[in-house]
Amino acid sequence: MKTIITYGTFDMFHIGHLNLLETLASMGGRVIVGVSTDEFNEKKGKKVLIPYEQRARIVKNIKFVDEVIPEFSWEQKRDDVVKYGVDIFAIGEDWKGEFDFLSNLCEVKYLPRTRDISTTELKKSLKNF
Ligand code: C2G
Repeated sequence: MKTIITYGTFDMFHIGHLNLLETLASMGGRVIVGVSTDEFNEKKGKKVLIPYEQRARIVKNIKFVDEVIPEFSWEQKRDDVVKYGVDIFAIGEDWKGEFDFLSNLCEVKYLPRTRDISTTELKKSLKNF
């Protein structure tokens, strides 16, 4: 059984997130998701609306997901890939090239993003709602 891992904030969970997780599950293996902690999002310079506990619980309850771990640093990916015996690291193509350093440990895939949806856009449209 293959092990696939990805990481993300998954704030205001939307169809773009679901499509990505479904694609990972379609690769036919165990799907592990590293959900960014609130503290790590501060390091990423990313403001989040929904706190980590809620974001992690939502992702954990998505049928395509087998396990959720906290993402607390940029550096943890190499250790995670070894610790969980990861075969594939996959993430949206907005990160293309950023994680190629993992390619000596596992396959690295950059996946197409879902068009016309993002947490940033959702926040904007909520302002005018
Ligand atoms: N995504 C997507 N299509 C969208 C929006 C997001 O495929 N319309 C994907 C992103 O490419 C990412 C995942 O959904 O693979 C989670 O997106 P974010 O929560 O925005 O993740 P991000 O903040 O980019 O964190 O170490 C990696 C980072 O933690 C990634």
